[in-house]
Amino acid sequence: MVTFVTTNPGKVHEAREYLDEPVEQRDFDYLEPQADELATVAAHGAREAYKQFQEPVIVDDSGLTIDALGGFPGPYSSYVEEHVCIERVWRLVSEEDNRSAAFRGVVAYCDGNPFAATPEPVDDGRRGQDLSAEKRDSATTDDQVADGAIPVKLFEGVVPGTIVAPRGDGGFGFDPIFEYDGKTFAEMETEEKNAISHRGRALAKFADWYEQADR
Ligand code: ITT
Repeated sequence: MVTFVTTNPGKVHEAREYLDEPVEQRDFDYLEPQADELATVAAHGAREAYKQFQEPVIVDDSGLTIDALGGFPGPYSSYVEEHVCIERVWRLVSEEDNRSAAFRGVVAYCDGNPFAATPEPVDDGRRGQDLSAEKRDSATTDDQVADGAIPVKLFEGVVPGTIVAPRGDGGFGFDPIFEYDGKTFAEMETEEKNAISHRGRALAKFADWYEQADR
């Protein structure tokens, strides 16, 4: 069983379609650091979630980056979706010649233990192997968690696309304005989206590792 810590049911729906393991959602709204790097936010979230639930967890930090807007909304995607709304984002981009964009996502796994295996893509520089033996043994104490020393494994995915006028009623978030190969993500079945999406790619890497990892 995989525990997916998120407030976003759309992410969980996709993970359930993708992974062979059962996926349980736990709703936990941790304070996200203000950081440009998704990996930094995801690693922090995984540690906070592990600290809260004391069981193996995954979190997903993701966002849309629009080239003509200098990568905006990026780390602010969730806020912009909620407060600006996607039609206005489309209107802004419709005036631009370059409408290219990308969804990026990082899935972060944390079970409080260092990892024996180190497949790519790996982590944030604070992995178990970097800890002293003493720290490794006590890596599940609150101090170590607060210290940021708990190892986290990161799996990244990116998908390029184009911003278009909203189409389709599937998916969630920015899916109706994100087109890939002639279809918006909101016009795709979940399975179809998972086969190409940032989350699908990150989950594929996670699933490969999770199946064989010496956890
Ligand atoms: P949690 O942090 O609780 O997991 P969240 O929705 O706030 O939920 P993020 O902080 O990672 O998650 O923000 C990601 C936002 O990026 C999300 O709310 C959407 O607006 C957008 N987004 C990410 N992946 C997407 C996808 O596959 N389709 C459409 N929009 C997506």
